[in-house]
Amino acid sequence: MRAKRAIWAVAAFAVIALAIAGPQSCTRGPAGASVGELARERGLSEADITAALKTYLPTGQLDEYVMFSSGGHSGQVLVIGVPSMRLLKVIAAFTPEPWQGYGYGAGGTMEALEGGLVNGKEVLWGDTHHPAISETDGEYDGQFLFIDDKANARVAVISLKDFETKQVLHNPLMGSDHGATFVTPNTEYVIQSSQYAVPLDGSYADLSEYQERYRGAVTFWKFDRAAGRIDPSRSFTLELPPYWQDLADAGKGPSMGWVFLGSFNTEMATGGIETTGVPFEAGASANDMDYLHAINWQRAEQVYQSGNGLRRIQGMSVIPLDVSISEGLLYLIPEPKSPHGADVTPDGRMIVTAGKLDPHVSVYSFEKIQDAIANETFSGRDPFGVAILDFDAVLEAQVELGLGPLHTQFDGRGGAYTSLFIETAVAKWSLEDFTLKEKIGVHYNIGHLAAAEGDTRTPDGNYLVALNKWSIDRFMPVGPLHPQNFQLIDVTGEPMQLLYDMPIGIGEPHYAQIIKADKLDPWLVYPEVGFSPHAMASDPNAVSSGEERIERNGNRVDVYMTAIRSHFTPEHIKVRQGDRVRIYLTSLETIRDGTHGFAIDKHNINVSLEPGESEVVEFVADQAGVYPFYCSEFCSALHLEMVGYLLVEP
Ligand code: RUQ
Ligand code: CUA
Repeated sequence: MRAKRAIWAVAAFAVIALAIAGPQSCTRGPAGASVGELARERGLSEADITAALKTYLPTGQLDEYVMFSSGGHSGQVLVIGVPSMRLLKVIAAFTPEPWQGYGYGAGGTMEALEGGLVNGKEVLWGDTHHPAISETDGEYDGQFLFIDDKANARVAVISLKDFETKQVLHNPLMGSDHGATFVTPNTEYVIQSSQYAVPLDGSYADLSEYQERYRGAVTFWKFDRAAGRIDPSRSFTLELPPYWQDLADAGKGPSMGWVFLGSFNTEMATGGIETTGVPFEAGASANDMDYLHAINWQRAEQVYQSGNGLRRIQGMSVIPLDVSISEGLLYLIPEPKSPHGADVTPDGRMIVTAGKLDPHVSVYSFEKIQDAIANETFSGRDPFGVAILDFDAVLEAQVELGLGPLHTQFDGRGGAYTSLFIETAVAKWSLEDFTLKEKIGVHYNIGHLAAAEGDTRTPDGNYLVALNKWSIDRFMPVGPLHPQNFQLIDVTGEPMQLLYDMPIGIGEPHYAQIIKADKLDPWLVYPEVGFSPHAMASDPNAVSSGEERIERNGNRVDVYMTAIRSHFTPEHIKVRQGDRVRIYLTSLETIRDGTHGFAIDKHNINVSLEPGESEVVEFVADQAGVYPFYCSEFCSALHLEMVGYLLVEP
C-alpha cells in the first residue's frame, strides 16, 4: 500500500511541478484553476505540496495506521487516522460521555464507571497518560487497549471489538500513578506504578515520617484475555522505596521477564518551600543521578504464587521490599538526573533512558545488567538495602542529543528518535553506532512522540507523531488557552519532513501508540441482536420483537422495550410516583450505522443503542409528571417521531 501510494505521489508531484513550471500548463483543478495556479495563489512551496500529497486522503479512502492517544484531562482516548490525522473517535474511559451514553444510565457503562469509585467516591474525570495496546509476542495484536488515570491511580480496559470501556479499576495502594499502563509482551500483566509516594495502607503519616512510612509501588494487574478483564484476585504488587517512580517499559526477547522503570526524587525531598525554603523542584533534582529500577517480574510472579512473605494491604497482595531484596526481584541502576522515558529497544537488548536535565540519552545493556547482578558488581545499596548496580559496568553508551531529552521511539531500521522538550525538537540517532543523525524542530515543547508500531519488536517507523504541549502561534487565537498540537513527521528517509499539524481541541495528551490499521478487526454491528456490550455475550434480558411488555411487581416496574426505525415498543410507560423502573432496551437493527439513542427528559438518561445492542437503564420515578422519551440519534426520516411518553402518576 505504501509503495503504491508513493508511486502515485511521485506521479502527482510531477504533474504539479510541471504545472508550477509554466502558466501554459493546462492541468486543471475541478474548480477551474490549474493546480499550479492554485499552488501559487496559496503560496505553497514544493515541500508543502509534497506534505499535502503524503497526507491527503480522498473521501472514502482509509488510513494506513490508527493512533490511540491519551485524551489528557478529558479522561478519554482519542482515535486518530494516520497519516490523514483525522479524528475518528473519542472513547470515554474515566469521564462520562453523553453521545456514547457512557455514564448516563446505561447499565454496563455505569458498572464500568462504578469500578473506578475512589474510596467510595465518584470521581468523574481522569488524567489519562499512557495508552497501551495489547501485545502478543511483543507485537501489537489489536485486541485491547489499556489506559491509566494518573490523578486517581486508575486503569481502564477497552475492547477494540467495539472501542468501548469494559472495566475501570482503582489501585488503593497508590496516590497517583505514572508508570502506567504498560504491558508485558503477551499482555500477561498490565503494569501500573505509582508516582508520588504515599503510605500504602491509605493511612495518615506526617511528612516527617516520609522515609519510614511513605512508599512507592508497582502493581502487575493480571489480564484475563478470555474474559477481557483484569483479574484483581490474581494480581500482585511490589513495594518500592518512596522515590517517585516514573515511566516503565517491559523487557522483550532476551530481556523478557523484566520490567524497567525510571524514577526521580531519589533524594526523597519533602518540599515545604514556605517553611524550609527548598521547593520540591530543587530538592527533588539535587542529585546527579536517580535510579532506573530493574524488576524481575517473572520471578516476582513465582514469589507471589508461593505466598511466601506476602502481605495483604487494602485487599492487595504485596511483596514487601525486604522480600524483593532477598529474592533478587529488584535492582537499582543510576541514571542521569530527572529521567523520564525508559524505553527498551526492539531487540530487547538495551534500555534507553533520557534525563530531562542531562543532554544525553543513556543506553544500558541488558546483558551487562545481568552480569552485574550475577557478579554483584554493586556500587552500594540505597537506604532501604536495595543493591545499586555499578553505572559504568552496565552502561553501553551515552549519546549527546540536546536539551531536555524525554522519550524515545524506534523505527526498526536501527533508528531511534528522542523528543527534546527544552530544545523543542526531535533528534534522530543510530542504535548501531550511537551517533546523532539529524534533528527536526517541532512546534512547540514536545512531550512524548509515537512512531508507527514504535515500541514493538518490529517497529515500522515511517510516521512519527510529536505530541506538543504548546502551539503558540500555529493557529488562530482562541483565547489564552491555546490548542495543543500533534505534528506528523515523515521519517521514511533523511531529512525528516514535517507533514501536518493537528490541533486536538482538548489537553493534555501524554502518550500515543500507532498500530497498523489492518491489525484491527472491530465489529461493524454487534454480532447478534440482543448482545450486551458489557458482558460481551448475548444478554439474557434481551427483548425480541413481539415480546415487548411491561411487568409490575409491587413497586418495581420492568419494561421490556425494542427499538427499530422508527419506533420504540412500547411507547407508553405509565408508572406511579416512587416506583423503581427498569427498562430493558434492545435494538433490533442489523445494518451498519443504524444507531438509535434513548433519552428520557429530565432523568439524566441517554443511551446509545448501536445495531443489535441490548442495554438496561434503571431509575426511581420520584417526581410525578409527564416525561417524553425520544430517540437522540437522527436515524431516519421519521426520527423526530421516534418517541414515547413516560407518565408518572402522583
Ligand atoms: S508523561 S509528557 Cu511524559 Cu505521563 Cu506526560
Ligand atoms: Cu431512532 Cu432517531
